[in-house]
Amino acid sequence: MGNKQTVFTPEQLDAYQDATFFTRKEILRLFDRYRDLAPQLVPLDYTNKPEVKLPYELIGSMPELKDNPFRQRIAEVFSEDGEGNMTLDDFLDMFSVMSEMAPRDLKAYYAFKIYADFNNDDYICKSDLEKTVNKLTRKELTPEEVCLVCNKVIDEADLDNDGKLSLEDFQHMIVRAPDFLSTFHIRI
Ligand SMILES: [Ca+2]
Ligand SMILES: [Ca+2]
Repeated sequence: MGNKQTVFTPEQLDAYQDATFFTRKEILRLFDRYRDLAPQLVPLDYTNKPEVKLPYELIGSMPELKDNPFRQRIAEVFSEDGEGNMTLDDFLDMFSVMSEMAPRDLKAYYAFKIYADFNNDDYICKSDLEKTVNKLTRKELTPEEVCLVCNKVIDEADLDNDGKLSLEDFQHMIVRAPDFLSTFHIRI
């Protein structure tokens, strides 16, 4: 990369490598993607850890996300401010968890948060699930049908019978749907 300025210190790159499942090359490539979203906002030199956050509108318009009905929720969950505005760290985190290298349990944890636990109370209750079903079916079901689907899912997955799904219930549920987490991949 002789013609490029150094944008990170070696220590920063080490830290990013430790915090993600990426190689240095992939980290630099993702930095380029991040910067390309708003070159006027993102400096080339990151050695002083600039306080930059890209607005959700830019993140959500990326080709990897723009057709995903959960894109806003994904950005919210991975953003430190909870509103989908992303620092470079948030951005790398998001792509790391969505990458093929991330372990299944980690993906399951984030899938639980993103796809279902909308009120962030660590459980999937019926109203969380109604939101999930509405998003997945793009509101093509009647409220009665949505209600039926939700009752059925909770009925089948609620192993400890407390009327809501914990992360553990959720993990058991997706074990029976091996393709489920494969939808939770983004290629970089
Ligand atoms: Ca919840
Ligand atoms: Ca339960």
